[in-house]
Amino acid sequence: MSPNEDVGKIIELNEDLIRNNDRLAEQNKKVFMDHNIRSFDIVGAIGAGKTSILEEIVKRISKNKNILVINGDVATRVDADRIEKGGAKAIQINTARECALNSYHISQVLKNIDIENYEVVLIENVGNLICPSDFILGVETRIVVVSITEGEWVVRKHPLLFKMSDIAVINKIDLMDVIDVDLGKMVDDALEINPELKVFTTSVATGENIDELMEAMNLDK
Ligand SMILES: Nc1nc2c(ncn2[C@@H]2O[C@H](COP(=O)(O)OP(=O)(O)OP(=O)(O)O)[C@@H](O)[C@H]2O)c(=O)[nH]1
Ligand SMILES: [Mg+2]
Repeated sequence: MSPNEDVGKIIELNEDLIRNNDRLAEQNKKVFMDHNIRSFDIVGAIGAGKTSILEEIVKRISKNKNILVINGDVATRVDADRIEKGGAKAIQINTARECALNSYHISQVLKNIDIENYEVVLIENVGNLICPSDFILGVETRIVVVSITEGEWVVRKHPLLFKMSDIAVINKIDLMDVIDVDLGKMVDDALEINPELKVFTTSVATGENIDELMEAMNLDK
């Protein structure tokens, strides 16, 4: 087999993986819709603040809404434990060598849990700005989270994920005094990649713009 044929096979295999993922994502979407469940995929950089933002959301609405959080990580139950401390049900998925959740992971959770008990499903994807791009999960809204500590260029270096998201969060703005970034430029980069994006600059440390983010998610009431 020539190297060109090899490349052809690899591309075909990837296309099959994405097609299969899309098919299961459609099924997940139907489960969410049939049960009237609000669903979110929170993707983004390692350590950007995904779990911290989820903790804030849980803190604000868990008294009024039944929330299920699905945490994706390569290893450990650290994030699920953090969420459960805040009073929401959390399921940890460890992906081992895989660098993103896929729709099969979510379909297995939906199959094995009494999903009709929940009104909101928040999925925290594995911290990664590349792998999750093509692997949609069947949710209503995708939120990409980065923070200023990844540097001013983090947005424009990862256009695909910003193109394929509905909301973008640039977190840790409380550190503006110690990190030399042009926040306005980061926001402009996100909007240049995807003019439809709703962009929020947030701080979990001070609470800045977390309510506004939740309003955009329509989770404020
Ligand atoms: N200063 C500051 N620190 C923050 C903020 N948000 C999160 N952190 C801190 O950043 C670290 C990582 O936050 P996490 O919420 O665990 O980030 P994550 O994106 O869930 O990380 P992974 O799941 O490992 O990819 C923690 O020490 C948080 O306390 C913020 O707005 N400001
Ligand atoms: Mg996390």
